[in-house]
Amino acid sequence: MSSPINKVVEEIEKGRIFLITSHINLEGDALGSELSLAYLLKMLGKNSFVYNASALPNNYKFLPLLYFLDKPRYKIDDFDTAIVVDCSNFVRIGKIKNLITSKKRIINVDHHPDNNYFGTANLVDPTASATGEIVFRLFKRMGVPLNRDVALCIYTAIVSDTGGFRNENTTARTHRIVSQLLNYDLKPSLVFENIYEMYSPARMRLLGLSLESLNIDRKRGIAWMSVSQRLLKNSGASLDDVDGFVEIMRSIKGIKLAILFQEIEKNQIKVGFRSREGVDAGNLARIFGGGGHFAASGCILKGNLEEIEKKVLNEIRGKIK
Ligand SMILES: [Mn+2]
Repeated sequence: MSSPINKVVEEIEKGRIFLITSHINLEGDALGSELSLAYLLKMLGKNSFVYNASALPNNYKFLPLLYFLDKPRYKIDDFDTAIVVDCSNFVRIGKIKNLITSKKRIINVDHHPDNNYFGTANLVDPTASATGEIVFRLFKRMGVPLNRDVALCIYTAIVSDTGGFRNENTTARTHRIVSQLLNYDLKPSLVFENIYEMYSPARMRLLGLSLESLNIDRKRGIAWMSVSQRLLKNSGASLDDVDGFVEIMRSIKGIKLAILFQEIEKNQIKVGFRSREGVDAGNLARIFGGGGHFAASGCILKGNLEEIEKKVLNEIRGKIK
């Protein structure tokens, strides 16, 4: 039996036209991995295009290789192989799943521990800090040299998923890969500025208003707050502006679990979990039908903001001593 990476290489060699996609709510790991894979395929003489259900977020517009997001000259349905990156399951790709009929082959490249191996070939490594790390391995395995553009995409993927090398998934291997990427004349400060320092004044107003609802359970080390549609309106901010709020709560001394309740629309509440040390945020999200990593996870629940907040906290207080 061939190893997972060999099986993926076989599928890449077999394919002629590839559709590359990732999860809804695109972020750095998804985009960086997609664009680097598109470049890898180009170097192998293959056609590919990157097609996502979600639009490109503003803070990733600095990425190179974005031309792979342009509509291809051939029919969109002409691909024989789909590469799905950074998705634990097939549903996470949103409406793109309608294009990937049973006749298409699927290559699943991911690092989520709850990946359900939906691909024809599956390269899943939960010890990788980012899917970008696995893509880096594919370049080495296939003997395709990196260039500055690809190095920047993979670097962004890793920075994004390690929270700037702060999360527990950051390993010696992560830093070894990064040290190789930095040989391509990258400017780390540019990546950090784009990902973490492009905020609008409206976001700061929203943060101020949201912090008024900050609650702390010192005994259990839990912090939580909520962002309602009303606050979004009052501050002039958008849903994207809420990005990073949950990490701000986790940065409070003594907090092991931060929970953000976000009203994405009426009776639709997105719950984000960020944890540290012995608290498995992924397991907590799975109680409510969500999923994710050890330190970062989430779920979406139906109900009003106060109801959901009560329900989730009651459940979680029972799990954390
Ligand atoms: Mn990822």
